[in-house]
Amino acid sequence: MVRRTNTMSNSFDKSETTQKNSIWESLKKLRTQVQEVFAEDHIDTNKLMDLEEILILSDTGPKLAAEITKDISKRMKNTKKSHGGKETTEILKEIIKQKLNKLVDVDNLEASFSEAKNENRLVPILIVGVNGSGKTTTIGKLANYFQRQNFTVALAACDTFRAAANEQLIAWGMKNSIEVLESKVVDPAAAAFEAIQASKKKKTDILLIDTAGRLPNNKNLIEELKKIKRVISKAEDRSKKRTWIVIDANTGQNAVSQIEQFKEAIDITGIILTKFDGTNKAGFLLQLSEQERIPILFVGHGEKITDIVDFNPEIIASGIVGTDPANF
Ligand SMILES: Nc1nc2c(ncn2[C@@H]2O[C@H](COP(=O)(O)OP(=O)(O)OP(=O)(O)O)[C@@H](O)[C@H]2O)c(=O)[nH]1
Ligand SMILES: [Mg+2]
Repeated sequence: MVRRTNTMSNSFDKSETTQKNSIWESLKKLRTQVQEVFAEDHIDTNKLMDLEEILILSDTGPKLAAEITKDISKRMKNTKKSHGGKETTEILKEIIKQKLNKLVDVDNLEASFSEAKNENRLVPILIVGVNGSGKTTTIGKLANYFQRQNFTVALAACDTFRAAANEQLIAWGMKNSIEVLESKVVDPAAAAFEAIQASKKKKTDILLIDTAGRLPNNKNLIEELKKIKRVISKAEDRSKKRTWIVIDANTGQNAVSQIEQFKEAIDITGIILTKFDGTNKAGFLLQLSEQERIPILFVGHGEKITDIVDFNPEIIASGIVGTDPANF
């Protein structure tokens, strides 16, 4: 069944200043601690140990936190500049940026989606993750985001497990004035198939497929996800396979193994962070950069439709150390 919704979509301010402000606000707690350490005129070993502790508490992991402070120390020795708070802040920012840059998507999503649009290919995007990570909310935000880039978007309700899951998605459909494709069948793979057929018929550009939350060690539910993926690949075999995992930023270090487990099972192609607004575990991003080569595509930072931004290492690094981001 197709429900058409027709509420006007919200306005969307994706200006870089807005991005900076929202991410900066999210990192305030960590930044205040880092700035306290670097407030001194001379940064010595004790101060670096304080920093190491802050990094550990923000879920950077003890090994990496030690490596980072060691690296700062080394870089300080290599520079002829004085070792004041300002200089050390810049060194830390550079280290964070270098690490986070490894998580930037090499693909230009907008260009890739435009190419698909020109070739009349549907872009199906499978959204997965553990229970309550923010999948459905993120789909609502992404629909708005992509519509702002002039793509047509539809939503596929393939969480046939949780009661009221469809209603939640329909509410997001209404906010975006777009179709939510529901199915009478209980099998989520069959529901995804129907949604793809309907979207192709209507020449929709992007189909965001919502799935039920699941733990990566639940064999049956992971098998179900594999089946959904297989069906999507068959139903639209001309498109690149896109499976994006939604990760609650409060998960901290555990997110790294969560992503790893999902990746092993179903080949994740992108990461979306959510609830960045409430996290004090942003250090896990540094760990992620050491272990993963899956790009972070977006960062969700609130419950509103516009609370999503592109992943931007410069802004996050500046937000952690408290310097003005370059080019703003
Ligand atoms: N503060 C904040 N809350 C968020 C964010 N994203 C989602 N939420 C909230 O997190 C809760 C769960 O979000 P859902 O979108 O229902 O999560 P889900 O992954 O679809 O959940 P299941 O389908 O039950 O697995 C809701 O209360 C959302 O409003 C975010 O970026 N920031
Ligand atoms: Mg959901």
